[in-house]
Amino acid sequence: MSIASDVFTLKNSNGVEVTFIASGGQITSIKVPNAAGEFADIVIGYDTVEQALAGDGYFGALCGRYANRIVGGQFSVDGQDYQLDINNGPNHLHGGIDGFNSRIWEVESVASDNSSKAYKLSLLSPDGDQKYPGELRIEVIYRLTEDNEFFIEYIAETTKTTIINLTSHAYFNLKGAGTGTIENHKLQINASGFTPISGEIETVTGEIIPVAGSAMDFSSSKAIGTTCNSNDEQVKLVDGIDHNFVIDDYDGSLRLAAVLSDPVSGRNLKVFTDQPGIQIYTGSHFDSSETGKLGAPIIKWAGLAMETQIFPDSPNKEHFPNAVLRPGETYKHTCVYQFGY
Ligand code: G6D
Repeated sequence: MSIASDVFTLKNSNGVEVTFIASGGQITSIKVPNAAGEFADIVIGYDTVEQALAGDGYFGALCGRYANRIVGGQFSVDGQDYQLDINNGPNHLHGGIDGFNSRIWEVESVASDNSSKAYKLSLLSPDGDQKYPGELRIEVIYRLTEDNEFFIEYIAETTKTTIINLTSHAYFNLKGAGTGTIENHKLQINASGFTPISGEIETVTGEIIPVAGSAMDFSSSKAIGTTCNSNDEQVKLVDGIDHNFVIDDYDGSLRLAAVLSDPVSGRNLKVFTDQPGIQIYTGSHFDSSETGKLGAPIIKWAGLAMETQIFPDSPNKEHFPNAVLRPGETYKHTCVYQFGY
């Protein structure tokens, strides 16, 4: 039986190291080199496990049952209406007040080939848990390869028709956690469209609009600060970026979604996924009130979350990708973070 504070480490022969805890499967550090062989911890968070257990709760965590927002916490499946917890303005966010991000996941080492080291994280979410229907069995594999790829592979099955959208919530700062903001980081996203938000409902309106010509245009690599510091209406609503991008040519296969790079350290990060969307979040709610790694305050825009997912509020938007999972089906989701320089 795992306990919340159990710590697990994946390390490859290049010295790349991913550390996580059983609580929320929270990734507490990722250490990667640059071209000069200098290592940095590139996920923001805390210096100790005790702080991680008492802290924010979403840093590096597995989120569910439905990551991101559901308007009013309401949805229907098979003619049955459900009311979920409201824990974020008028909406349901990341599974509500008792999200998977703070559950104790059962962790075991799993057999892997020579070029890959892996752990399996399991969670049994009973029927009615978080007010969602169906008993949900979830397994997540964390796997680190010799090519400096960190795989997150999710599968889940249900006993009743339900909805599901799992994600991982690490915030990256390629210069190193605690060294400032990600304004100078460059971002490129393979997305020609995004789902705009409304200030009134505090999440997506249901539209999908082109990024071309807007502050959300990351089709070519661009400094994140250019967008965060702009007067764009969508940016002003959330004091940065907190938007779902519609990944081009979605067909359920694994493909490159985004590339983040830091000109100062020379490190880069490629995100691959088989999901239709990626939530890009600049950590705009951090207000320096918490002390993070290196004893530094966790400041606004300290890190960038790149959460592969189905779209926000998909259960209420028929034209968005389907988030329904039925008995006998298997939810599958792969996200790969590849570290380079
Ligand atoms: C998600 O998009 C959301 C943010 O708005 C939220 O603050 C964060 O999770 C905790 O990325």
